[in-house]
Amino acid sequence: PIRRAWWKESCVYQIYPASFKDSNGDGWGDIPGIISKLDYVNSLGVDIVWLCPILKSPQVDMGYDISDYKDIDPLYGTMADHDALIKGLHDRGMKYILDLVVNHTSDQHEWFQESRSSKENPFRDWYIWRPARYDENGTRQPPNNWESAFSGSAWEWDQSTQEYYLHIFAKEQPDLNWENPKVVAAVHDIIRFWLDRGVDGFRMDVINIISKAPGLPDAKTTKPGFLQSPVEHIVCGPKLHDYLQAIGKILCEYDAFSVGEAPGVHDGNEILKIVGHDRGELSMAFNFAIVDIDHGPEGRWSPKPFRIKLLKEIINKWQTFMLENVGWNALYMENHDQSRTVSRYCSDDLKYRTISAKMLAGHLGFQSGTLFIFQGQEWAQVNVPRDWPMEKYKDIEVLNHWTTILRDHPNNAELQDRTKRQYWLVGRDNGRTPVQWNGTDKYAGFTTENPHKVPWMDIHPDYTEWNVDNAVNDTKSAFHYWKSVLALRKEEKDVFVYGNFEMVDFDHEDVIAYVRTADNGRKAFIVTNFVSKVFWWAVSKAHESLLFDGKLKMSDHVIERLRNYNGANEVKFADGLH
Ligand code: TEU
Repeated sequence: PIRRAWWKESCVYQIYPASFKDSNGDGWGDIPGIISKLDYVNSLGVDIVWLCPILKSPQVDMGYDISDYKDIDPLYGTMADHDALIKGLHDRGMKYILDLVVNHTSDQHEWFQESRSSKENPFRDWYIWRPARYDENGTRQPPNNWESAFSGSAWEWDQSTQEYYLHIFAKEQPDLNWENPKVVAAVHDIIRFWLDRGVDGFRMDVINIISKAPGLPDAKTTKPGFLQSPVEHIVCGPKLHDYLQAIGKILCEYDAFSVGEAPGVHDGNEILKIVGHDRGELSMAFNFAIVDIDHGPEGRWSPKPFRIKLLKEIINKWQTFMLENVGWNALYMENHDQSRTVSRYCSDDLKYRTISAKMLAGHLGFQSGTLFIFQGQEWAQVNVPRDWPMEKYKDIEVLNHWTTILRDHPNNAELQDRTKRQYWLVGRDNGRTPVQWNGTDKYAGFTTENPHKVPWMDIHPDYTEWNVDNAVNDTKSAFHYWKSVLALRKEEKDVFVYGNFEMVDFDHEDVIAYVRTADNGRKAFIVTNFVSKVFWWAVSKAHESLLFDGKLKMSDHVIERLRNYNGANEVKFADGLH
């Protein structure tokens, strides 16, 4: 039987602070802005709010480059604002989790400033420094062939001390050396500092890459060119679980929430080592199986068509695996690193937009795990306009990549077009456009009209129709649907939180259907259609009674189209995408 835990029964709402709500007219969202919208967040029925990084940062990677772990970035407000946010959440019965970014710091952090100042500095081995290699022509080469996640080598040459430092992300994000016990102690100190200030837990950025393979060996060649993905040598390294168990002890003292971000892991057993209930590490982890579903052989920018069947296999695998092995899933399809699910997996055509968002809510929202909703997802936000010029994209990942494309393929228009299409389809900017609060103000209510400042990122032009106000006022909106999914999840937690999972009609190409069963036998049958076409779906005899015995208030409520039942054991999906 599954152990009960408050964090299993919770739903998390993720806020991207820069784009949530600006209170002072500087074009950036801020903490007072968030505070002004807490009633809205609460009205959705979520239990926990996670904020992307708001600590002091030069903002090279939108705050994932921290220069002071114990202070709030002035762009977002003050320590007092932050205390008020925690209080505002707690007063409403919600918890608060902070984004802990400790695989790397900003190059402006004083630890790195010290570290780079000389080889003898006591902070030198807080980071990962290596001498150059020299090829047969005597040309200086980086210590290995690792490619940075943001293009180019993962090594940056430091002229003054004549060594390279490692940066898995931007060169302004040097990786910390976790082999150094002082680094570990400093991280523990940060964790305690925030827990003591009232934070209820953490989302831990790329936490599964903090232990690198000994010797930092060359990565195997999987694509043309010198630079290769280091993933095999950085993911779930030999000391990862020692580090996480030490962190887990602290979290346990405070009964804190934890979710670790774990890219690049496909083996369930590796994730289980992080989240298994007897491991003493983290509560749950973001695995990347779904969000990498349409990434081709060379990663995010190489296209691969989305297949519903593959989504089904992934869901079936992780749902049953975690339940059988007493681990726990983090359920998510959107976040600040992903595009919008309506555009990516369904259809953002006006005719289908709302129903796609609702279908996805029902599809994800009743699975086993802790549910994460990303700002905008609840009112069917879609990707940026298809015709957005490159100048409107802001994300370092896209911009660095585009620079290499223009450099290496200046005349290949076909490749450039294909790449731009990928930026639109899966690029991170899609999740980062400002929240559209209303359809009347010039900047959609995101920021005040300030002649000197425009929003840091363009507002999606469809805000006049698609905005929070409209979603809240229309009881048939995705917002209200999400709200009922969340409420039902709470009301029926034996079924939806703790129940068993069984996939139905595994071979069907378009329908994803599953049954959740509580210990006491109470069941729910969730049926979702991912395509926009008219068809009949035959329900197996074994499941027929689940659909048609009239007991399933959720089905009538949530899957409206089941009313088209014609008396036989078939369901008609009238115009698709339910
Ligand atoms: O993301 C890490 C990650 O694995 C990717 O999803 C990332 O978005 C990128 O596309 C890699 O190619 C985390 C944060 O969520 C992300 O916003 C940060 O940029 C990154 O770590 C570095 O801190």
